[in-house]
Amino acid sequence: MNGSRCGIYSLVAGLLLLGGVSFGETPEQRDERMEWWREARFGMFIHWGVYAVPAGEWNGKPVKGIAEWIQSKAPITAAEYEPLKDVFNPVQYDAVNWVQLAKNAGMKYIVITSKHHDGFCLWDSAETDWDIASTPYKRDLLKPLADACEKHGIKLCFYHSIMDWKHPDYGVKKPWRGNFDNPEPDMDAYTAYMKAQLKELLTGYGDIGVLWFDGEWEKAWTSERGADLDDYLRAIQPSIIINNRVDKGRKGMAGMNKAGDFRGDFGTPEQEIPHNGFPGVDWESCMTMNKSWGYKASDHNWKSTEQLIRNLVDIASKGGNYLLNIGPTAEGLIPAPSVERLNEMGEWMKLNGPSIHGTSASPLPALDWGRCTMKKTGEKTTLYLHVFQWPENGELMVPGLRAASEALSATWLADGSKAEVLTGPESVAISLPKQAPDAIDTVIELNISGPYEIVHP
Ligand code: FHN
Repeated sequence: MNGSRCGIYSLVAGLLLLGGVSFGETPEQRDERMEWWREARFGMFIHWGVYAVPAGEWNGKPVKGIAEWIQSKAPITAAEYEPLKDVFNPVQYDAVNWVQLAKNAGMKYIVITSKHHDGFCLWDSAETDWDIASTPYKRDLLKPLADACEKHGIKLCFYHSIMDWKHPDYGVKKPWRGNFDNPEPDMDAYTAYMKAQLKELLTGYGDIGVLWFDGEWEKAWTSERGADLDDYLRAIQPSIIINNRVDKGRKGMAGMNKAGDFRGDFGTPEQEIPHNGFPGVDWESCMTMNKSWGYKASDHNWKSTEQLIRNLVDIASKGGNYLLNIGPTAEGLIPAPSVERLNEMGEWMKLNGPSIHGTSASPLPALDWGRCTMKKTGEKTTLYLHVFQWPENGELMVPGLRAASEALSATWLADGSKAEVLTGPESVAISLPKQAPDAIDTVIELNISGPYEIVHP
C-alpha cells in the first residue's frame, strides 16, 4: 500500500473511532446522545477569567498574542499574577442577558471556561482558594448562567483546561512562573484534583451538555489518563458529550484525530474550517470574533457579520458545528462589537434558521455560488440553497441534481414565497430576480418529494 493511501486509511480509521465506540456504546445509543448537539449546529464560546483585568496589557504596554495567555506572553510570575483576583469584580455581569443574546443569535448551547490554563475557577470550589470566592465579587459565576440556560432552553457546557499553570502538582512547570514550591509534581494528585473539581461541575449545575477539554497537548497528560477521565465523567453523567481534547488523538489545530483508539465524541478544528466535511464523524470549528479568546482591549480585528454568517453556513454545509467566541470584560460586559454582530446574526437566523438547525452536510458537488445544507424527513428531501454570489444570468444552476420536475418545488425561505424551478433532462435551476433579496446569503428552500439522483463530476 503506498504511503498516501496508507495515510488515508489510517486517518479514516482514526476518524471512525472518534465516536465513543471505544467505550462500548452502540451506534444507536451514540446517535441518541449526540442528537441535540447535531441539531444545534451553532453555539457560544465564552472565555472569561481574571485575565480580563489586564485585557492584553501589562505594565502599560500591550502584550502580543491572545489575552488569556498573558501570563506566558508578558511573562508574569505567579506572585505578580495572583493579585488580579483582588480586583476581579464583574458587578455588571448579567447571565440572563448573556443567555438571551446567545438564544436570539440562534445559538443552542453555551460553552464557558470553568477553568482556563491559569487555573482560576469561576465557581467556589472546595478544592482551591484560587477561585471566584477569593475575589471582591465572591459569588459563583456559573450558577446564574446555569439557571438562565435552564430557563431559556439553552444547553450549558463547560470548557475545562487540563494544563494548569497554578497547581503545584501539574507536571509541567513554566519558567516564567517563578520558583515554585514543588520540585516533584505529582500528576496522580493533580488528576485527583481535576476529577474532584469536574465532579463539582457535573453535580452542581444540572445536566451539562458538553465537557470541552483543552490543554491536553503537554507530555504530562497521557492517553491512559484521558481514557480514565473519560470513563470517570461518563459514569457521573452518562449523557454528557466530551470533545476529543480529553485524550491525545488530536492532530494540531486541524482538530481531528489521528489513527488509533482515542476518546472524544467530536473533532475540534480551531480558528479554521475544514475544506471538506468528514462523513460519519462529528466535528465543531471553534473561532474567535476578533483574534483573541479572552477580552483584549486593543484587539479591534472584528470579523464582519457577513463573514460570521457565511462561516456558520460553510460549516453547516460540511456537517459541522460553529462554536463562536465572546470574551467578556472584567466588569462582566460583552464587548459592544460582539453584541452588535450577534444581534445581526440573529436577524438573519430569525428568517433562515431552518436552513441551519437540524441540517446535515450538502450532497451536491462543490458550488461556485454558495453553499447547500440538507434535511431529510421520510421520503422528502429539502436542499437549502445558500446564495452568496448572485448569478447575473437570472438562473441559479443546481449542479448534479437530477429529478422529475413534478417532484420539485421551491420557496424563498425568508418570506415563504414561491420560487420558480426550471428543469431540463440534465439540469435543475431556479429562476432569479435581478437583485439578491439578502446580499449576505439568500436562501432558497428546494423540496424534492420523489426519487432523485446526484451526479458528481
Ligand atoms: O490555549 C488555548 C487558548 O487559550 C484557547 O482556549 C483556545 C480555544 O479553545 N484553545 C487553546 C489554543 O489551542
